[in-house]
Parts: sequence; structure tokens; C-alpha cells
Amino acid sequence: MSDENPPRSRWSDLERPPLNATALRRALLGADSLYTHLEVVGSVGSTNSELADRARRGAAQPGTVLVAEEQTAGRGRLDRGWSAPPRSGLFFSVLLAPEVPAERLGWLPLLAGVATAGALSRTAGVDTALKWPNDILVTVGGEERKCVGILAERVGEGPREGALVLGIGINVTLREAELPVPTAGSLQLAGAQGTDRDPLLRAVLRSLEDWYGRWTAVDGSAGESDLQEAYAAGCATLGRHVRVELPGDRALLGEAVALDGEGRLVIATGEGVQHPVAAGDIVHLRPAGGA
Ligand code: BT5
Repeated sequence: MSDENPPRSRWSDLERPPLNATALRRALLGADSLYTHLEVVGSVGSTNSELADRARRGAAQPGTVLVAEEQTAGRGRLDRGWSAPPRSGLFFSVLLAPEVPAERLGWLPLLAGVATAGALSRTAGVDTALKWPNDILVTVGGEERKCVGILAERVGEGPREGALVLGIGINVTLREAELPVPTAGSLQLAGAQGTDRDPLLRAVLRSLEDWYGRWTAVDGSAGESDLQEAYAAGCATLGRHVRVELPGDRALLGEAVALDGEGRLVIATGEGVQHPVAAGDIVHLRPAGGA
């Protein structure tokens, strides 16, 4: 009998109540809001893939927010994955069509990092740090751990040619034994005061709306919107010795000294030469303030 192994068992974790879609809609949607639709689905492969697919079919408008209680094929960059148990975090995507010059679009995932980090620190009461380009770190047992991953993708075809899907994954109550990789952390593991997902999601989406509004109002200028300054102020990568793993198995060693006007990380190597890096994986080699 199916009752012997009820499928709802994986949803029965009392510490992980479901999101309240009605209350989220009431709080976030409105005539002046960036957000036009908000849907919470039980399970989906990837919120980014699903929303991009809907946009290509003309079935989603800019401002749509798609949230999943569970992702069965969550995605990271470069075909990597994002995995977390159902309702242990927030997994959502927003469809956006920013009217800014194409060369400034690279700031959007950085903007999402600034907006999310600020909202999480204020709402959960934990210290957060940005790791260039798209991660947010929290401190667990004295170690920097990844608590948030961000993935911005162009929709690219059909009626939504200039649109982007901005996906954000936040580990909220993920426990040590559930970590998908040892470098992962969660708000709860970092000692958060609040791990209620509804206020966290509201705060993140409001902060995103606020930063997005400021950035688009000045034509995507990271300088004029103060985005560049806010990113640099919250970025744990600047001032650190790093190894940059570049596409094609190459690596660069040096000190991350600045963020340039296009959001690239500037690395000073031993020879005193500066290299702006547009994409790559960063390894922080020494702790902040370390010798
Ligand atoms: C990212 O990629 O960090 C972007 C993750 C974006 C996830 C969101 S969830 C909603 C939306 N829908 C999607 O399908 N995706 C977005 P990247 O920098 O490539 O990092 C991926 C790596 O992070 C993996 O290879 C693992 O090492 C690690 N990882 C996987 N799951 C993790 C987790 N829950 N917490 C921390 N690290 C994780």
C-alpha cells in the first residue's frame, strides 16, 4: 500500500514550513512594483530553466517571480549543479528586461549579490560577504562558507530576446549533515536569528527591486547608482591573495586589488602587472587580514 511509505514524508519536517504564496503576493505585487506575477511551485527541475522556457514561449512577462519549494535539477554556472533538500532554502528566479546598454548587463548578477547580502544581514542578523563574482559567504565555525549562489542567464530567443533570468539560491536551514559540498554553509549554521523563509524572501525581493530601480534609473551606470561602491565595500575578495581558475585549465595567482567599471576583478600579479578578469572561479588563498 502506498500508505506504508507516504510520499508526503519528505514534506513533514516541522522546522521547514511551506512558503505562504498569498501573503508574498500581497506584500510584493502592486501597480508600482517591479514584480508582476509571483508563483510558488512544489517541485521543478530548475526555476531558471522553467522561467526561461516560459519566457521563450511568451508565457511569462518581465517581473515574473518563480519560486520552488524543491528543485530536482538546480543549476549553477558552467553546467554545475545547485542542490539542497526541499524547503531547506529559497530557490527562485526573476524574469527581467533591463533597458540598459548591453555592456553594462554584466553588473546585474553583482547587483543581485549586493541586494541579497544586505537583505540577509538585516533580516537574519548574520554577517555576509560577497565573493566575486556571484557568491555570498557566511562564517561558520570561523570558516567562510558559501550560503548563496546566483546565476543570471540570457533568455535569448523568441519574444523575450533582451530578457534575462536571474536565479538565486539561498541556504536557510541546511544542516551540517545535509551540506552538498563541504564549502557550503547556511544562515542557520551561521547563527541566524531569523530563519523564517517568508520574511527572508520578502526582504531579498524588496532589496532587489530597490537596487534594480536605482541602477536602471541611471542607465545601468554602476558608478552613479553607487552599485560599484557598495559591491566593493561588501566584497571579501578585494585585498586578498587569490588563485583565479580561468577557462581552459589556466590559473592566475595574485592579489585582487580592484573592481573596474565593468565589474571585472583586477588582479595584480607578482610582476606588478594588472589583469582584469571577467569570468573565472576564485579561490581565496589566505584568511581576511591574514599575513
Ligand atoms: C552558483 O553556481 O552558485 C549558482 C547557483 C544558482 C542557484 C539558483 S537556485 C534558483 C535558480 N535556479 C537554478 O537552477 N539555479 C538558480 P556556481 O558558482 O557554478 O556554483 C556551483 C557549485 O556550488 C557546485 O558545483 C557545488 O560545488 C556548490 N554547491 C552546490 N549546491 C550548493 C549549495 N546548496 N550551497 C553551497 N554550494 C553549493
